[in-house]
Order: sequence, then structure tokens, then C-alpha cells
Amino acid sequence: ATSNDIPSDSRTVPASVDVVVVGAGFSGMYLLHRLREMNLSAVVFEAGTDVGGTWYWNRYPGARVDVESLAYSYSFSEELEQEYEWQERYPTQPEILRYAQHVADRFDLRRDIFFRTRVTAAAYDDRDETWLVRTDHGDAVTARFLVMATGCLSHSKLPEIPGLDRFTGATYHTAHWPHDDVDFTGMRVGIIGTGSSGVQSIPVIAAQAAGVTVFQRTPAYSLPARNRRLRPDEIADMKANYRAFRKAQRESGFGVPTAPATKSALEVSDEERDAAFEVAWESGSLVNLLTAFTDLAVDQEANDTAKRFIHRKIHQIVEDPRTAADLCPEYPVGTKRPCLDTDYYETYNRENVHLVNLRRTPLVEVTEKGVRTSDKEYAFDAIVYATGFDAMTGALTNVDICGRGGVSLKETWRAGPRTYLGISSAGFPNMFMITGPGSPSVLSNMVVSIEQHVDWVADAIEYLDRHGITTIEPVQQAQDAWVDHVNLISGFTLYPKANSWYMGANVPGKPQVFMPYAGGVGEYRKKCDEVAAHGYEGFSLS
Ligand code: N01
Repeated sequence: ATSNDIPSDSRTVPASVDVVVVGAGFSGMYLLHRLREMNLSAVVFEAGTDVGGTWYWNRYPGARVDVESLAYSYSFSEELEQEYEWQERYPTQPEILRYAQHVADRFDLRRDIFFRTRVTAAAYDDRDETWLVRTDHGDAVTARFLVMATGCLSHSKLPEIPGLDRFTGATYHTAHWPHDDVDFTGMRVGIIGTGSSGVQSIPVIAAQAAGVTVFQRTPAYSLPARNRRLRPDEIADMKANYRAFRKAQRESGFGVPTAPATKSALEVSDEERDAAFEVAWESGSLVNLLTAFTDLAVDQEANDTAKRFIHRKIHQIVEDPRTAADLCPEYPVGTKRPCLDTDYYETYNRENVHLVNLRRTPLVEVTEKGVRTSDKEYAFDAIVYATGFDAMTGALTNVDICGRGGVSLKETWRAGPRTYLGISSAGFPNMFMITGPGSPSVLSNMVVSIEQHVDWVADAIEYLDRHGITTIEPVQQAQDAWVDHVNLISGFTLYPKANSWYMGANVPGKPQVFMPYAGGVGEYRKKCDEVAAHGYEGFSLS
């Protein structure tokens, strides 16, 4: 039985625990497992009806991961690694959700997870040195530690235009897709947004619907995923070599082992450069493209060579030259999250698919019938919003979190998030974030970064308990220095040149700062380990 079967009024939430964990995605699940191993009491609150986080919510057609399954999986249990059978190179959302459910069953996680429960507020009591956590069920739990395992891409956003509730047809957001299959057969569908969710869902919806109109504000760079079923021999190889592979993942830049580039894109001939990009394009791996040369992330001229290569590919695939031109992005490759697709550009050759370039004719409003741009009204039976998230901070600042002296996290971060190591924030003692802003998080294979943070946080709690220490909180100067360091590193890159969700630029009014740490997961892990080895340097312990 899962907790879903238990009526919500019969549940017994403990009044007090060692740790409250918010979210039962990959982070919250593994953290609960670690805390239990340490004999600590913990509860997890989860808004969904089951585990899985991102893979629970994002059920849109075509949803897949863009990191290979054998790498996008937990490493904490060798038995789990050996027994689990992945089917595809880039598994579908249902396959990844099944994996999360398998982990929940195997480690008996559900008995400490309260589903259908959203944490609304958390307040730190200076005197008792505890957090009081409140939920939308009226629960009030005190805890020594609060861990926000709320995910980087979990607070979704809609387009900021009037009339959203006026439309009389069906509406969907990719991040809140219904649990039952949606059948678009015979329908005219409008899809707003061309990030990873749009790029993955557009070809699948277009194959079913009578007509699809795609509303694009910014085009995406997308590579063909070259997805396929995994071969038994490659699975066996990985299982035989998992320990070495996991070590290489942890020491890598993106949480995915790659041979480091040795040459600048500008020092080779056009033929050699194109051949290298072609290998990356054929490989179906984003990391292979981004690491094909040493300077793609830092040098505009070098990056332009990758841009021209992808533009050429788009023009080769898409038959209508004007549509092809509209699909070509201008910002540097990699500075917004690139996509992995199956037949994305090819889909624009279908007769039932039409691209609207919102740069020419911006969205004005949603009407009863459909969508109006500055140019005309489009009538639809269904609208799909693939409009993304208030990324990295949205899930944190939308909980009413008050730290020392009743100071609110939202207020404290008004000019942008400030953290020490992306793990905790000054003024919020005994509160940790898993893959928070200021850590590599979204620039990496999330599972690698999640495990690293969960282990670091669990080890920190163990250290405090062993030494009779009751509070841990970043020292202001250490946090300021870390924020400066994160900014310094992103300043060396081209990242700040794009209006991306990494920068907060997709949410009107959100302060624009590059939020993740761009120095790579290997370097970052070393820094975190050093901090711990030096008695949690930069934290005040009391
Ligand atoms: O969201 P997005 P997503 N009017 O923000 C447009 C991960 N992910 O859900 O770019 C008109 O990328 C917006 O336009 P613009 C991955 O990290 C991974 O697609 O802001 N348009 C953009 O085109 C990814 O990056 C996988 O100008 C508006 C789109 O909507 C992240 O999640 C799959 C608008 C939103 O794109 C988010 O992806 C899915 C407006 N008012 C997601 N507001 C894989 O693993 C927004 N848009 C493969």
C-alpha cells in the first residue's frame, strides 16, 4: 500500500522530529534514506500523490531526460545499481517515475512521506533553536533541521498576458500534465514556449493533432537525441565498471564523464572544426557538443562557430526558409539550456504545423477562442503552455520561510539569492537547500549533484551531533565571498549574455543574476569537502 491509499484524516504527523524534509523527489527520497541510516527521525512532506518530483509532475507527451539513464541514476546503493534494468538510452518520464517508485518500495520510504501535503511556512525559533514547519493540512511540526529538497524547476510559470481563464477549450501546462492520457486527435492545438518541454512535446502532439501552431519567443538550440534501446552488452559493461564510472562522474565538469577538449575552436581548420561538431551532432549528447573545444563557453568568436554549424543544420532540415530562419537562435550556444529532441526541426516540415515568431508579432492575450497576437487571432481546441518555471528560487521563496529574528527569505533575496555553497544562507540556521542557487545544480547531471548535497548535509548533521553542536549557519563574510566567487566564474563565461532562466530573465521583475555555480561539479565537490574537513569553515557553529 502507498500513502495514497491512506485517507488524509487518518494520518499521524509527529509533533516533533529531528529533520523535516520538503519534497519527495530524487533529493528528498535519498535524504530520508540517509537520515534513517543515522537513526534520526524525519518526515517528508510532498505536494504530489507519489514520489518522483520532476518526474511525477512533468508527464507531457515526449517527456524524457537528456542525460543517459545509466548515468542519471542513484549511485548510493550498489545493489540498486546492479538490479535495476534501464530500457532506453534516454528513458521516458514513465520509465524514470517507475525507477523512483522502485526506489521508494525497495527502501520502504513511503511510510515517512506525507503526500498531498504542501509546506506553506517555516519559522526559526531563536530561543529553542528549532524550526516550526506548517502545511496546508494544518500540520505544525518542530524540527532541529529543515531541508528544502524542493527542486530547481518545480515552481511553474504561465505567460504574463491577460485572458488566461477566458479560453473555453482545454488548457495544459507541461509541468502539471494530467495523469490520464490526453488525446489531441482531430484538435487544433496552440503550444506556447519552445524550451526543452516544448521541443520534446511539439513533435509528439503534432503527430496526433489536426493542427499545431507553435508560438515561439526565443528559439532553442536542439540536437537530435539519437535515442534507442540499450543493448545488453553496454548495460553489462556499465554494471561491471560502475565504481570507476561514478568516480569519473563526480570529478567531471557536468556530472557526465567526457574526454577534455584540447583545442580551441579557432586554432583548427574549418574542416576539422566541422568534423568535430558533426561527431557531437551524431552522438546525441549535449555535453559532447559543449565540450568539443576548450573555448566554446568563454569566447564569443569560438562559440559563433558552433552557432553557425547548428544554423546550417536547421536550414538543411527545415524546408521553408523563413521558418528555418525563425528557428535559428542568436544568443551563444549553451547559454540557455540546449535541448535534445526527437524530430523537432523535422516537425516543421509537416503540413499541419505552423510556427509563429513572437518577436515579429508578440502575444497580446488569450481569448475565448484561442490566442491573439499583435497580428491576428488564432482559434484552438486546446492550448499547451510550455512556458517553464520560476527556476531555482521560486520553490524556495514561495514558502513563507522566516529565519533568525523573523527575517523572511524572500525579502532577504529580493536582489537575488545569496547562499554559501548553494547549501545554506546566512540568517537561516539549520536550514539546508539541496542543489540551491550558488551550486552547480542545473548545469550538471542532477542526480550527481543531488547525491553530493544530500551526503554533505547528512555528514554535517552527523558532525554536529557528534560534537554536541546545535546550530550551523554561514558566516556573512564567507557567504559574500562565495557569492562573489560564483559571479566571478560566470563573468568569465558567455552565460550572462542570454536572457535565460539561469539569469532569472524569464520571470518579469525577477533580479537578473546568474544563479548556478559554473565552475564544474568536480571543483565544487572539492571545495565542499575542504569546508567540511576544516570543521565546516565559513560556518558559525554553536
Ligand atoms: O521551460 P523553459 P521548459 N510569452 O523556460 C517561453 C529542464 N527540462 O519547461 O525563452 C511567450 O526552458 C520561453 O521563451 P523565452 C531543462 O533544464 C529538461 O521548456 O523566455 N513565451 C521559452 O521558450 C530546461 O531548460 C528536459 O523567450 C514565453 C518557453 O516558454 C528546463 O527544464 C525536458 C513566455 C519556456 O522554456 C525548463 O524547460 C524539459 C511568455 N510570456 C525540461 N514565458 C530534458 O531533460 C515563457 N515563454 C530534456
